[in-house]
Amino acid sequence: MQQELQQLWEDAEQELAQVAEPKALEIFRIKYLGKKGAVAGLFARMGGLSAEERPAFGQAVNDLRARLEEALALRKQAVAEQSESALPTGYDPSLPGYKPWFGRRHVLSSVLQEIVEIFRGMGFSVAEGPEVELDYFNFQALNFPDDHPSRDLQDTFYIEKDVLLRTHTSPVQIRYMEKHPPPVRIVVPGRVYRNEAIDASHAAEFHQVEGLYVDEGVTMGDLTVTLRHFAKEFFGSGTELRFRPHFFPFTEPSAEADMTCFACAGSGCRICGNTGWIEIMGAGMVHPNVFKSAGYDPEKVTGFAFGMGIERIAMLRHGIKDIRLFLENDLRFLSQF
Ligand code: 2U9
Repeated sequence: MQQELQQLWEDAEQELAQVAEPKALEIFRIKYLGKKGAVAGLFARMGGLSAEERPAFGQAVNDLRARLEEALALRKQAVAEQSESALPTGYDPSLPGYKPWFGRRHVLSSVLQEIVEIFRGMGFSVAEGPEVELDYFNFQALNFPDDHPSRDLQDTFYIEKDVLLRTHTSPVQIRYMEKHPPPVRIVVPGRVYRNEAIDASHAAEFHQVEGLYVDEGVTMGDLTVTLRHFAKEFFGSGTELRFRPHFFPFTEPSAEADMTCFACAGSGCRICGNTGWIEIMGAGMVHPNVFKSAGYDPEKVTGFAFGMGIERIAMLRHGIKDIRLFLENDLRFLSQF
């Protein structure tokens, strides 16, 4: 008899260890402790025992019931704790997940890349150089006279007497020509610095792409055909260019290039100030003095150069009204491009 009770306890204990949810706990309770359960069945057998056997048997079944009740209570607690930690309150597994956030190229980088790709298609390669420059490469070698107004503290950031933040990317072309014999066909993108009063169209740091093409027999005709091809590729095939005479120390002759207004196609509107034309870049034939500084013979080679501000081009392309937006890194602005 004792053995039977022991066996029942062991079976129950094993079964209870497998129970992991409230429903199964209730099934266990009914099976062992319910009105028609195993314990009730044992009590029912008391009537068939002798008067001497009865007290000991009754005591044993009572003990068994107490142990089962205690084990069941402990298991109930464990199951409750487990389900609480697995399902934190307020967790809804059916909600959609967070969308991963993707970065993107800065609008200036993509405009710059597009410009460079068009010139690459015409056989130009990319050259770069330092932003901290010597006065020699930034001014002297480019035929700026010693008293040129660009050299003023008001216009140039100086680090020391002859060391400055480059005001254009042109020093890179001098450095390049010093190292490479002609022919040269390069575009030079980069950041430049000018000591400007800042407003919606002036920043103290901005970006340029300049270009240089040097060989025997390069002409103004090569300049115009190259820049016209660029304008049509970048702004659309209907775009025309006109060249107005201008002055730069490093080119002679020099010109500024205007394109037909993309908003009114030349008839005149607010964007082009009723002229039908929008200024987009400067250009010219490289000055003989500049070739001499770089070690090229101006009797043997000629070349054209051009320069454009990337912010200005990006503002025209995207209708951006304030140059300061490019540096503020406000995602509400940047994520539109
Ligand atoms: C060498 C020789 C000539 C580069 C040139 C321009 C014309 C020009 C401006 C455009 C708008 C600067 O960003 S901006 O303010 N640039 O108009 N730049 S020709 O001429 C060179 C460069 C290097 C050795």
